[in-house]
Parts: sequence; structure tokens; C-alpha cells
Amino acid sequence: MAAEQSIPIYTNLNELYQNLGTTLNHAERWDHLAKEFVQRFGRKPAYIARAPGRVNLIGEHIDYALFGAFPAAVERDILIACAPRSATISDEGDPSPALEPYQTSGSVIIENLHSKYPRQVFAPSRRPTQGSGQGSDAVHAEGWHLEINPKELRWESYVKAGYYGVLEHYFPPSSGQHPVPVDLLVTGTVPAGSGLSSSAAMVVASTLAFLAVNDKLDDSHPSRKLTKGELVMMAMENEKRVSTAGGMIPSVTAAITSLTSLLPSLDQAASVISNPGAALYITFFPSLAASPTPLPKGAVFVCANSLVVSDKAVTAKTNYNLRVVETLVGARILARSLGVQLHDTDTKKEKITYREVLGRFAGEEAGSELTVDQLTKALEGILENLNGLKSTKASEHGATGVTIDEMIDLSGLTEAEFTETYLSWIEVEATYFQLYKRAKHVFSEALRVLQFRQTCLDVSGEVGEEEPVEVLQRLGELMNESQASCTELYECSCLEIDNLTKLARQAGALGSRVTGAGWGGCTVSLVPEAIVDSFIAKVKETYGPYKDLEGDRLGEVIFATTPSSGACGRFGR
Ligand code: NG1
Ligand code: MG
Repeated sequence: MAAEQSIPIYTNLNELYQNLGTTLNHAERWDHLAKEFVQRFGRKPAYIARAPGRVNLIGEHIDYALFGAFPAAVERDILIACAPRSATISDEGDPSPALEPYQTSGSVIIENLHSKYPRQVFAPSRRPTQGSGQGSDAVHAEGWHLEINPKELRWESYVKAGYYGVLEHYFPPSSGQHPVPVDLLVTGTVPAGSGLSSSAAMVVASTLAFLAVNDKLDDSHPSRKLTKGELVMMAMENEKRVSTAGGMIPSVTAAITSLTSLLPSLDQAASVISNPGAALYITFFPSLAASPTPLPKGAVFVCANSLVVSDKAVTAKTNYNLRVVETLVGARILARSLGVQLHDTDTKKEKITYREVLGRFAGEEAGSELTVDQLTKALEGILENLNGLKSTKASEHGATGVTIDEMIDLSGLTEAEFTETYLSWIEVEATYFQLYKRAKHVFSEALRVLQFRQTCLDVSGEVGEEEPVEVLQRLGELMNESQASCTELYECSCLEIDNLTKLARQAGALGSRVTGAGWGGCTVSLVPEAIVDSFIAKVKETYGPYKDLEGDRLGEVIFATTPSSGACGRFGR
């Protein structure tokens, strides 16, 4: 299992660069970072951690329905160089005010090669935490405290988030151990806010850096080995502390935790587990699993940013969060109409997902992997029942939308139960809820992911041969179908994304679609290797917002990527 392998740690640089196996000039970047570290902090870095961004190739908005997605790590990554700072390590006593917090236990000085991210200094403090022991307000344990304000996006928050988990897991008050003071230097090529999950890359890299610098990471010591799966879980937990959508991610996660505590781990898993040349088929049900799946040779994925910013914190009510509610409520109603058993006869609080409805409907064995054939067969019985998600008063207000009252009726819950289960933890705003369209998207997209993966698997045995163009065409078609579904059924695209994907096809892409949450952000296009440069040149000419961009500025918004390796690091000498 890929998740059980340990995080690669390199001491041999050639081996490291070979394993990264990408076209970016990594050697130069790693070297430059190490030299800058010496310049700024007066000693060599002890360790450099690397974590890549990721792009979702297909499988949009189905992770919270617990269907699998198909992301790949990109070459663009975050590097963090670090070294312990020698200082008196003590959080007792009273450190000289002039030195504080530099010498406080676990204090952090962090700089970024990019001048727009200013130097930061912070130190964790021991704070009493509220316990649930005897008496609900009893303070029974001490925890760590680092100031992170999820409403305010600050670059160092991601670093703090990574640190938090390391403190909690490795330095519980009972251990009597103290984290070392540390200097960090960050550099990154994952454009922020462009749908490539720079956030997950930052959190994964900083988690690794804090582990390494505190001597908690060593491949040759069984107790200090860290598996990829363990890092995913830690990074995931860490990233929740810095939710960019003002609490959206924890809410989504909380909604699903009754079923699995593993969402949304897509980003972190892709950043950690990926292999060069392969995408990662990530499934969340019945538990997190990730299988690297080789992609056909000659397939290059080009990411292009629409330059439309969708601020999740502002729009979640009518976009992301609303889709989560439409999807979960739809699943409950579908379960009822299919006669699928809910497990909440007493509480009425189960948020069953479409994936579970399908599994229970098909009488699936626990833990079985879904194949194209199984899903196709199960869908025969399901799709014909989707009409139950449509309005019973269709003529009054469009064919598919249902009002909140209709939705409550169809769910079989009382208004209070419904509100408690579906609306109390998340803010949404809508007059008509499009349960039917969303369900059609979810099931068809789930099938496309499996077909995409199967197409890749079917050709992956034939080494050395050029991939027949039909294979790439088939993958492209699935991506185009996904885009159509995102536009028409899930309504998570926007005019600019629709336009950019159309221009991409005209410029020679075999397939093009929105990637990530949508309503703006990035597209991903499948482009045959031979025409990548002319493809980029044509899109630059035709997509209005790119007209005046040249050089690095253009390279930030449209660039080719081949699937890269996941997180790793190297100890300095
Ligand atoms: P992006 O926009 O890439 O962060 C979001 C969710 C994913 C998934 C996609 C839609 C977060 C952190 N990620 O991705 O889990 O639901 O939208 O497929 O919210
Ligand atoms: Mg993110």
C-alpha cells in the first residue's frame, strides 16, 4: 500500500533530483535556498522539506459524496529549509525580555524568499485547554497555543498549522520534552489561490520541517519512521486549523465525520503520496485509500488560471456549502425512495452520502472496490429513481428545483430534525434547491472517474510504445463531459471558465475542464506533448486576460505540468 511507505529522505542529491523526475530545475532551487539560508541565518540548513501542489484531473465535487477523485501532484512545490537555533531551551523561568521569544522553547523565525511575505517571529505557548472531564469546564490538561486567525489569510498561518500537529503529537505536556527553537526559510512555485492547493503543500512541508528539526524523522530508526499515510492524517488535521473559508472546511468535515473522519484529505494525500508519471486514485469509502495510477505517456496537463477569483469565504453560502447540503439531502431522499436502510432510526441524524446509498442499494460487501461495471449496473437501478428528487409542483417553479418545505417533506424528517441535521452546522442560502441536477452530476462524474482510471490502467502495461492517440482522445472526452456536467448540472463553472475551456479545445487540447471548487479559479487541459508550446501561445492570444502578460507573469497563470512525486526531504551535510 502506497500509504504505508515511509516518507523518502535523501542524502544523495543526485538520487533526490532523479526521483523528482521533472523538468523544473530543482537542483538550482534547492541549492539557492540552502545558500540563502546560510546568508540569513549564519549556518547551513539541517533539513529541506518539499511538498508539491496538486491538480485534480477529474472527479469534481464528489469527494463529499464519498466517491473517489483523481488528482496528481504537480512539479511546482514548496521548499522549506530549516535548522535548530542554539539557545537555552526552557519554557520555565523567565527568559531575558530582550531575547524573548527567540530563545523560548520552540520559538520560530520564518522568512520567505519572496519579499511579499515578510519575516515572522512567533513562539507557541502552553495554554490550559478546556476538558470534558469531570465538570464540563474542568481544566485538566495543558495544550499548545499558536495564534491562528482563520478569517485573516496570513502566509505564516500555514506554517503554524503544520507546527501545531507536531507539538500536539510529539510534545504533549506529559512528555516533559521541549521543541527546539528553529529558523525556517520558505520558497515556493505553487501559485497561491489558483486551485493548485498551495495551502496543502505549505502545511505538508511545514509539518515535515518541524518533525525533522526536532529529530522526529529518521528512516533508519523504527520509532522515528513516518509513513505517508501518517503524514497525510497529520497534515489534514493541521490544515483544518487554518480553514480558508472562514470555517467552511471544518463544517464540511464535521458533517461527514459521523461517516468517516477522512475528508477532505484529497489535497494532502495528493501532495504526500503521489509518484512521478502517475495520478492518484483516491477513495474515501469505506476508508481513505490511494492508488497511484500511471498516466499514458505523451499526456501533458496544462493548468490555466481563469483569473476569476472565487472567494470561498464570501460565496460559500450560495456555492460550495449549498452544494454540500443539496448533495447530502438528496442522498437521504434517494435512500428513502429506494428503500435503502438508514442507520438512524432513533436519532435521525445520519447524513448518508450518495456513495453509501449506492453501496447499500447494491448490497455491496463492506470494503469492496467499485469497478466501472459494478457502478454501471448499480446506476441502472438508481438513475430511474432520481425523479423523486424533483419538485412535485414542477409547473410552479421550474422543472427541478425544490423549496425548503418540499425538501423537508421529501426527507421524512420533521422541520426541527431537518434543521438540526442539515442546516445547523453550515450556512446556506437558496430559494430552490437543485437536488436532481446535483445528483445526476455526482453519479455521472463518479462513473467518469472510474472510466478515466480504467482507460489509464488498460494502456499502462504497454511499455515503450507511443500511446495510441485514441487513448488520449478518450481521456479528453471524459474531461469535456465532466466540464459540461459542471456547467449544466452542478453549476460550479462560470462564463470565463466556459470560455477558457472552449479556447483550450480550439488551441488543440483533447479535453479541458474546471479543476477544484470552481466558480472561477483554474482549468486543466489535456494536451499532446508535441503541441504544448503552440497550445500555450494560442491560449495566450485568445484568452483576453492573458493578452498583456509575458514571461514569468504568463508562466504563473498558464503552465504545463506532468505528474510529479509527492513530499520528501533531505538532510543537509
Ligand atoms: P479546491 O477548490 O481545490 O480547494 C474544493 C475542496 C475539495 C473538493 C473540490 C471540488 C477544500 C479544501 N477542497 O477544492 O475537497 O470538494 O472543491 O471537487 O474545500
Ligand atoms: Mg486549499
